[in-house]
Amino acid sequence: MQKLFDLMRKLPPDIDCGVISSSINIKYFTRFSLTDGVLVVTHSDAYLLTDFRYYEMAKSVIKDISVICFKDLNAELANIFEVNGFSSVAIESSYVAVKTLENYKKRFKDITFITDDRFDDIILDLRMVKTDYEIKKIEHAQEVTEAAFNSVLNFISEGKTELDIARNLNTFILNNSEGLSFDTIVVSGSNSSLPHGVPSYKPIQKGDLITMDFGAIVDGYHSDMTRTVCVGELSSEKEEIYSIVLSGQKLALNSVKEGIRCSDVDRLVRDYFKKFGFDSEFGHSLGHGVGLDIHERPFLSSRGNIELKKGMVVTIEPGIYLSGRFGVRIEDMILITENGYKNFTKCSKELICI
Ligand SMILES: [Mn+2]
Repeated sequence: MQKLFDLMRKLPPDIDCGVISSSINIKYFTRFSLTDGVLVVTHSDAYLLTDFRYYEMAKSVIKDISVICFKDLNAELANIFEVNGFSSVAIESSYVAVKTLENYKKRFKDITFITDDRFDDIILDLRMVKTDYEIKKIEHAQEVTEAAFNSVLNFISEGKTELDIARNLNTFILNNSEGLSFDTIVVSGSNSSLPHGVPSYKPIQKGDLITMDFGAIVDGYHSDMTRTVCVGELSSEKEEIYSIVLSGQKLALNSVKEGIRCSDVDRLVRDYFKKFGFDSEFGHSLGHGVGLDIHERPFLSSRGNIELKKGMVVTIEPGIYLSGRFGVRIEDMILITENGYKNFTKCSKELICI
């Protein structure tokens, strides 16, 4: 619960308490999963409010804070606000529905709800730097993901469809983890120029590049990897693009260290691709943080003004996409360390031809 105490300490003085209602943030601070309840965080205390369905379990696993069983959530909140004399309450600006906020305002007329991003920013910034527990979960999720990749390599062949390949990856991941990090992407041939294309009944043909982007979830923690492989012999043009993307990816990895700004890592790859005339063919950002969300802070983009810090887990995933023709993306997931990084993605990035 260290992170919960960090949050209490960082709560701005003009905010009496914060109400966390997103199940993802509740899980982050308590490691407890629920779909109905809130975590109230004050400067010195925290209360998990949940209903009968979760109460017994929550009470048995959460020891450091009060767990309260509610029949009427708003009545319980009113009680906490009143007993403590609270008048300003922050909510998670990026998670709370407009309707929920309207209901709060109607129900709690004397409370000022703080809807600026300060409370959210504190939470999302805390989530950027992973604990050892989180790192283990992400590493485990990546092991499953990589095993799925090694297994699908034996399955891919000419004539199989993108959907066949996606189902093969999905089955492996579902058999070995809690679920898919996101809808698996498998795009081949001309479809591979679509960075986030959806797998189709398109059969794999000789000379195709196949881009696969996928991940597994372990205890709520995500993994994310992308590999581009080919079937049969590759044209020299495709081989060249592959080697440019790979060199760009390695360039980014070699630059990664504590203190480097996310936008600087992104720019390094963008400038490198530009040398080959591929500036507009890399239309997405270089990477993103991974954790309880598949995409979370920090974002490695041209606007990413956060500096990398030990304990952050981010992806490095440059790509070049030639519209209507083909594309290549290579993605690793890494942990920022004191001296550089540790790559969670172990398998080879040299071009695999099947
Ligand atoms: Mn990714």
